[in-house]
Amino acid sequence: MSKDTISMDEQARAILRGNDRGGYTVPTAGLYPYQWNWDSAFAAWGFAQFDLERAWDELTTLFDGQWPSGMVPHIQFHQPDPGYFPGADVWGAETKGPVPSSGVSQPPVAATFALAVYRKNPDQGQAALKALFPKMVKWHRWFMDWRNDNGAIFITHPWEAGRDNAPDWDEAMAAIDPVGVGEYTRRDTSHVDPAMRPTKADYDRYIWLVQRGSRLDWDEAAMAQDMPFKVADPTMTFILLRANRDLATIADALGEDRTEIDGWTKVLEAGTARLRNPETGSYNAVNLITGNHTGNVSNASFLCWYAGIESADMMRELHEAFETCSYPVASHKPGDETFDAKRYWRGPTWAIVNALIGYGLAGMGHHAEAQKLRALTAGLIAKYGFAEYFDPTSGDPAGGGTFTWTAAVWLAWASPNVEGA
Ligand code: 9WN
Repeated sequence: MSKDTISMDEQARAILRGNDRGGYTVPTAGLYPYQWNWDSAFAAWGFAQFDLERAWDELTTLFDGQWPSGMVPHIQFHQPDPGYFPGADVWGAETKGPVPSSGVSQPPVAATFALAVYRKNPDQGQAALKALFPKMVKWHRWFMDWRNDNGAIFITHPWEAGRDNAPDWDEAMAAIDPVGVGEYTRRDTSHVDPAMRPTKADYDRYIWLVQRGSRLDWDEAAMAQDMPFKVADPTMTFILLRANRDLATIADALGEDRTEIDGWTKVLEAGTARLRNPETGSYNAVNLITGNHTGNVSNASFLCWYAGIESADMMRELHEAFETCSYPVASHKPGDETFDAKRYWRGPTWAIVNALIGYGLAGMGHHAEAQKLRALTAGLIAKYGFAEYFDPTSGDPAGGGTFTWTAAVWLAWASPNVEGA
């Protein structure tokens, strides 16, 4: 164990402690001053490496914000903060759930990390897991009821996928005319170089979609009547499939019935085939309004193994990524005309997605590839710090710094001190 390694672990723990706001963790101070859904689940995974009680608190707080419909919002606005736009007032969902929140969800990694946290100490985690179980079931049922198109899980807003400006949404976004969106002031570009963030054209459409949801009082049935944006997403489909498998394992551990959950798993296993591009064999997003495969290979395309789906075509893509990219896996395939090495989800490498890909590869027995990706990601973080994301060609850190989920995946997966990752 080298001294440097110890100090990286210490830095990561200090980042989690520093971003702790009492029961929930912000992704990074300033740029993201609230509780984000999948960030919080990653934070729990990180905390579980040194403070199990704090890990359970994180997950409990996340589900305390669940709406009566079962939806767990992507942002919970615990404390007003003028440094972020759009805030609770723009979402107009203040009374929909127990905590002022956004009106869309995010990739459901929580059940998978709840299981990982539980496995650290089942006796200690039993009560917390038992309390969370019905809430997680209700959330997954909400996805199956409102985001399911024959087993392909779709998003209704780019923020729902957590890959905000990925080229996967370009066709669907271009079809939206953000008429009447009005004037607004972005806050993100005062924290981070605008070249690393989505464009104004993107933001106009993000806000237009929020205004529409607010007008319809975030009523899923009303919103489903005429959807302006509906894209089947590998992030959501693969992550929910994996989450259902883990939720069924949790049901077994608690002596609960898993029949309904197993039914969802079957539906999603069939649904993943719809994301497979018949020409290339890769997994792509599909615009459900036009029926078009986007043709894009994103980092979410590589989540097939995480979902328990084998793919020789994606393995070929992974080997190509190892050969052609200094710091894989790029969020959008380098060389593609829409690739942009620094702009958020249009090229940069995200340590959290690498962790999910690596976790999936190892689980499916692809140990050499899993270790390679883990070592590359560890080298990236060790050299360039706990950044939000990284330029996949140079490794340069981008976006926010002292980032919760990058620190969490260091502690739980990338650090050389993690055993059996
Ligand atoms: C909008 C917090 C979140 C992540 C998302 C990431 C980014 C928000 C934003 O930050 O999105 O939800 O304002 O840019 O894209 O995945 O959860 O880290």
